[in-house]
Amino acid sequence: MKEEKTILVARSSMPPFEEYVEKIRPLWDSVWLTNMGENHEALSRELATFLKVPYVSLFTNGHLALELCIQALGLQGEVITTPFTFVSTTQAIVRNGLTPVFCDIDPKNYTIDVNRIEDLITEKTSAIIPVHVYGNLCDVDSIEEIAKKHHLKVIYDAAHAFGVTYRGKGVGSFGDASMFSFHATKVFHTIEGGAVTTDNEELVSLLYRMRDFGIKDEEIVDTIGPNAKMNEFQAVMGRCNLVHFPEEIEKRAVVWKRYRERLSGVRGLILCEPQKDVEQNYAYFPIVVNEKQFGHTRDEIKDVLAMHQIFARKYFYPLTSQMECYKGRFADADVKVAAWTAERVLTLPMSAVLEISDVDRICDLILSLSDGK
Ligand code: T4K
Repeated sequence: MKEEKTILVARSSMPPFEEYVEKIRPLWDSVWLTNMGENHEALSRELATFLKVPYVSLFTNGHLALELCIQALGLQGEVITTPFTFVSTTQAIVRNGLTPVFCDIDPKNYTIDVNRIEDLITEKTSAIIPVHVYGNLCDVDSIEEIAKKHHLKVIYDAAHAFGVTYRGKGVGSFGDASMFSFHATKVFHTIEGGAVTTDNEELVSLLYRMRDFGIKDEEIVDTIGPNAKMNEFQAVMGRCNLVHFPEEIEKRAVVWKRYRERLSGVRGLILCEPQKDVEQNYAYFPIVVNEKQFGHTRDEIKDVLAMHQIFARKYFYPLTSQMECYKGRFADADVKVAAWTAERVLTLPMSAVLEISDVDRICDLILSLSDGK
């Protein structure tokens, strides 16, 4: 039997090897490898321009960026968030000693259901941490209104949303701050890495120290923090990838369009629709399988693809509220839409290097299971 090509859910985009080598070569002379080096500083400036935000603070990964942002903003008590996310979002809240209060999601784009937030606010609530899941924009206007009315902070988990804009504004310009992940699997990466964007200069200065053990100068340590600095090799990877980002998006858009041509209108398959006024980044291609209409379950589709060496993933199942480490710890959440979606979602392979023939092979396999349009 002919061996089939393995296709994974994501695949890191690499800059041309020579471009990376040329940019890391000076490091052998300077021997300045980390601790806010030249490339670190250059990347944060370049990203601020690219993301259309006043300040970008870089971190060794997105998770620590979020954890430290929560700490720096001094959140206390309860934080309203969604359980339909990567476990990092909830872990960052809990590791700061806060209580996550789980809000349901919008069935159209899987971001926080803004109509359910106010019911969850108590006198202990200090913030909302919504997630621009798959790069889908949260209802930032309603969230801003609610936050203002109740004096709450807002930190967006924008791990998936690099490059997204809303009415021309960078996605990182909403709320008090936003966290981005630059992990190898993301549309833009620095191998591992992450950032916080904000317009709050005080927050920037606190984060600067916090990610470096709280060190202010050689003799003064005025805040508590871990080591969460981005090193020069990561920063150079980011500088190289940023140059190629427009091509990355163009290639992803082609893949995304092909998936939609092949899968939209299929009974029982729910796709994310493009959002009004949003320039998207084609980060993920989730499908939600209504098994009663489609005739097969999400797991059956996943298994059939896997038999052909195609490894789709259940991003995000289980809900973070259901994870072993949280069992019995927090109040039972009424998150019916999130629970229904998590049982049925499958994230299909998506990357800039996925060939159209591969997309067709994936779609052919899925459609071969369909009960018809
Ligand atoms: N908030 C949200 C909403 C997030 O999704 C994430 C991360 C975070 C916060 C935290 O940000 P970071 O601290 O990670 O910066 C992956 C990523 O590790 C994780 O960054 C990401 N979300 C999550 C959704 O996906 P895994 O455990 O599923 O990754 P893994 O190792 O199974 O890789 C998936 C596929 O990616 C592989 O099948 C092949 C490809 N891949 C992977 C690696 C590691 C590559 O092509 N190159 C690579 O180097 O978590």
